Amino acid sequence: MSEEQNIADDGVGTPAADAAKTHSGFVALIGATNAGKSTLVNRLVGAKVSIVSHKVQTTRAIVRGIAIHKNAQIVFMDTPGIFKPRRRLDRAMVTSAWGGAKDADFIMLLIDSERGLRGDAEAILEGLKDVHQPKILVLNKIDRVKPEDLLKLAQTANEAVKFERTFMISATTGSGCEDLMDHLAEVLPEGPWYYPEDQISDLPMRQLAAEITREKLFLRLHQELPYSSHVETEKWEERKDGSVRIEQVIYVERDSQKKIALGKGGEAIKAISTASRKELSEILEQPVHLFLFVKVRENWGDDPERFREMGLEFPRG
Ligand SMILES: Nc1nc2c(ncn2[C@@H]2O[C@H](COP(=O)(O)OP(=O)(O)OP(=O)(O)O)[C@@H](O)[C@H]2O)c(=O)[nH]1
Ligand SMILES: [Mg+2]
Repeated sequence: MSEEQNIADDGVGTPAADAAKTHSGFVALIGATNAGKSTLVNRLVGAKVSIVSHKVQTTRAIVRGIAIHKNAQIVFMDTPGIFKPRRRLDRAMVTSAWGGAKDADFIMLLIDSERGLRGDAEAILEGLKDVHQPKILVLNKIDRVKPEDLLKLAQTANEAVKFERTFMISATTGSGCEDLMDHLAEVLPEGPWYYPEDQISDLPMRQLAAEITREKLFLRLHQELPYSSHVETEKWEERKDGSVRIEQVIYVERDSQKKIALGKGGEAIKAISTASRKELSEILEQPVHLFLFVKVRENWGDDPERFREMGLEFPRG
């Protein structure tokens, strides 16, 4: 296409913008839960935009992390892991993940190379056959496996689905990530950037703050509690002395869970609060006074308002 046609076609093109030839687009990361999607998005964005834990089902709704590489703005859509849903919240999470895939320009399937196709990865490959955007296979956690096993895994996955490219990376060490970014910057369509240059996420600060606390809860508490809880930021008050006062509520479903969240003599909630406050003051670059409350809200998992708050569609029935 000639320069002249290019300007006429998009209607808004200016010679200056065309000369810069920016690229932009949406890349959805999908994969089984715990594959390392959020770790990778944070690595590629270069900042924490999505929470990470060793537990499954950490991410609950789509988080957009925005990276700039060369002349491209790449909007990564971190999605909840795909697994066999049981509860209503599970169903909403899985629906949101597939919905994210359908909205993207490119799909990146992330597989934990150590787990391979065991568990949900095989069913996801099957589901990908109905998704028509170009797909890239990313084998993650290569720091944990032998090269020959990686090759076998790449081959099996490529036999099941047509991938444009295969990358072998480690989201924690960063190995292979530069090549992946180079590739994405090159293949994303030409066009103006979607977000201001300094924006790295679409998550409002209040919500990221709630997510950070939920991450600490995931890391600290065991049993079913992390899955039955939900965090909301209720108050955010900037103070004259440059600090901020944040009040958050951890909702649980039963009284017995409230006891676990508080811990003996309040030690669990204290540890969660300290860890969250520390990270929040680093992110916000200001002193944080964090107040956490634990409240029982029976059946919050059936309350449409809570789903809306999390950015999820409420599945009826
Ligand atoms: N060794 C190793 N561990 C990794 C790597 N990438 C991620 N992890 C770990 O894998 C675990 C899960 O990472 P997450 O980023 O939360 O995974 P996820 O796919 O977002 O999980 P869900 O949100 O639950 O779907 C964490 O303990 C990470 O530290 C990697 O390249 N190597
Ligand atoms: Mg995640």
